[in-house]
Amino acid sequence: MDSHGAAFPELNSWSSDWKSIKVAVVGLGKTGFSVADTLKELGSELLVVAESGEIEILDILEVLGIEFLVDPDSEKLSAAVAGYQPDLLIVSPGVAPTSQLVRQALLEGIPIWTDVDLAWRLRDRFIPNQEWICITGTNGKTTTAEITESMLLASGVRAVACGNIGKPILDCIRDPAEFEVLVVELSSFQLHYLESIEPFSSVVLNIANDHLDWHGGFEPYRAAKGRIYSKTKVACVYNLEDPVTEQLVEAAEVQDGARAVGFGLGTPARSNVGYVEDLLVDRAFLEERADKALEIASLQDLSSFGVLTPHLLSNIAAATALARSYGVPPAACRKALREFEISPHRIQLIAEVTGVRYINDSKATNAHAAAASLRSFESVVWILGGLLKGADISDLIGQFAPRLRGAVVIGVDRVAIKQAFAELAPSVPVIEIEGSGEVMSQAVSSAASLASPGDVVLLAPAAASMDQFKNYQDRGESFAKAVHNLSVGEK
Ligand code: UMA
Repeated sequence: MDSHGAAFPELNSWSSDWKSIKVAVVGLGKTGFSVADTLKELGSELLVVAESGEIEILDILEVLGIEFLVDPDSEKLSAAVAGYQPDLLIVSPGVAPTSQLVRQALLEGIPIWTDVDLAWRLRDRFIPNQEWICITGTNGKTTTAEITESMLLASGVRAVACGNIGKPILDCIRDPAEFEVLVVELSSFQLHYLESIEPFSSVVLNIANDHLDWHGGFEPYRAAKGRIYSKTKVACVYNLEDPVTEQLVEAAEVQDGARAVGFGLGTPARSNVGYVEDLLVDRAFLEERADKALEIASLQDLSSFGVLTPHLLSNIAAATALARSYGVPPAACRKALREFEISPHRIQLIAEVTGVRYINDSKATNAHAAAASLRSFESVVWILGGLLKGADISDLIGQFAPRLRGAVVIGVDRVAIKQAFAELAPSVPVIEIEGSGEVMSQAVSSAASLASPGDVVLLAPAAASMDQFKNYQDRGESFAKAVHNLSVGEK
């Protein structure tokens, strides 16, 4: 959206004259509601349109006196917005660039933002110099944002993780807790529409195929992710094991004095954060970095994280780099790491039944996340499948075939997956679970029948869950329940 680079430069503060603009808001989920509610408070003229919306939200809009149109027919929504003639369109991140509303606004030269640019301009609501630490990547965003938030909190900074993590940024801007730092998780959808923010520090954790149907290919997806580094002030943090992230830093226009800081699993060179044997160390944010390293924590300090996969260690190093860039002392980083509680559904050990470990990584909604999981275990019965969202997971199947004892395929996109197994991993036994009934309990008992003591049964679907479950949490909970039933059966 570069063509709209300088839309409304005068609207750059909570105290600006927001009454002067007429805004159409698209979407009535978490984002759309937070945008409408904020702009109403600021006195802008508003029309909210959405293909769907929960009745409770519509009731609140009525009470607030906000005009809205909810209709599954996108033609009607476009016509309503065209008739309204807004100065600005604020879309929810789920609204694809190919949608009629977005195409129409582009044709008419109407600027398009998401909540991110609006929140950036309003960030002085309570704190004049609120800073944003911004995090994106294909996988590990939420974990990294949560760890960074904990480290900041441990050092006494009023910080909160928000954004794609599930908490709208605008809610945190307006929170009377007066946050000094927002740790903002940004999705590729939000970054695609991004106009202009100035992160304190930023990171692309890793980059692999995801959401290709929304973006229309890998190149636009990669370009969207790279926008996070633009105008970064202090540190552009990148993954030493993922060269694309470094290329994105090199290509970015950052602010004078911003440094590139790498993170990884190996011994860190100067300016990087990494691991020396069983120690997490910082060689970036200390005066004597030429010949010294600062010890942050030992692997023992990380025991609360459970299964320490390479992916998780990588996220921890990234969070450390971000927190250290803000000046969080090593002792506070260590305290946060020792006390951290990992969220469920991310490589979570559910139970060990007759020598087989059952691991829930329902959060692995794409091939890249599933690869990180598979790489962590030697001998695996893999439960996979769901909604593939346009992604091709055959490479994944080919790559990990040698460590698979078997596979159990669920979800709507089973045909493509079965075909890939037949072509690339013909010796791996595959069980297909037909669509209906208790999908997950069938999947778990089938996986149990393929596993031997010492194996891991791994739910790492490499696909979204919405075809058979409410969301990935629901899918993970169904897995845990099925495993518990299995273990009860064994006793
Ligand atoms: N809508 C339309 N037209 C469209 C698409 C959507 O009218 O073409 C309407 C829907 O009818 C509904 C609303 O838009 O009224 C839904 O908007 P949304 O899909 O953007 O969802 P929100 O509830 O606003 O949640 C969004 C993020 N969702 C997406 O990016 C799809 C949430 O990330 C995020 O937590 C939330 O904002 C707060 O910032 C979720 C997600 O799945 C977790 N993210 C993807 C991911 O992590 O992979 C990107």
